[in-house]
Amino acid sequence: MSDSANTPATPLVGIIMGSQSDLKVMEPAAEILEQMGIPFELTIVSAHRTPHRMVEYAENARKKGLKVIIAGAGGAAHLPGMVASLTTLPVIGVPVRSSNSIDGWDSILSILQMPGGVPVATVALNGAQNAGLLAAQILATSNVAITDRLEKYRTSLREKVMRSVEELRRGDREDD
Ligand code: RP5
Repeated sequence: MSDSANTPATPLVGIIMGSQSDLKVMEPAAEILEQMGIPFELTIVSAHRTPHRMVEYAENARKKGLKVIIAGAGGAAHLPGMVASLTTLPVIGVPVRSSNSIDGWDSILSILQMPGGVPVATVALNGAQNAGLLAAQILATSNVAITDRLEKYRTSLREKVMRSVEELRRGDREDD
């Protein structure tokens, strides 16, 4: 076996979050990327507590091979927008309902209301699963294998709903 067979693949997606306390909310993004066979890295980068690390991460992201960044933060959630201002890679923002968030709206609006010229694709509050899927869909525009996995994923969603439809239909019959 050659050495390259043992070399971990270069991450294509960077998942970053403002605090360790965001991890539980952000994990579904990692799970989706795993499911889609997409190599990723996951780390903590705080816009307020480690601003220089944030600048370094964003400025090096493209050079090290990342294609998409998923950034989650809560409260005064500046991480996604600031990272987006430092790179032209697509940035997907995940508003986190954190301990310092009033009701989630602070995180949502901090990430959503970007000025013209510096977009962040904002998903729902705690919507890391969709962030992972959106990253996969971006990569799928130039990758047939990921497209196939996304198609299968959609099929599984459809089948799940249809199973529920069938269960309900049977239940209705039993009540008759
Ligand atoms: C934000 O503050 C983080 O993204 C996190 O959601 C929130 C609370 O952080 P901790 O005080 O739990 O570290 O910057």
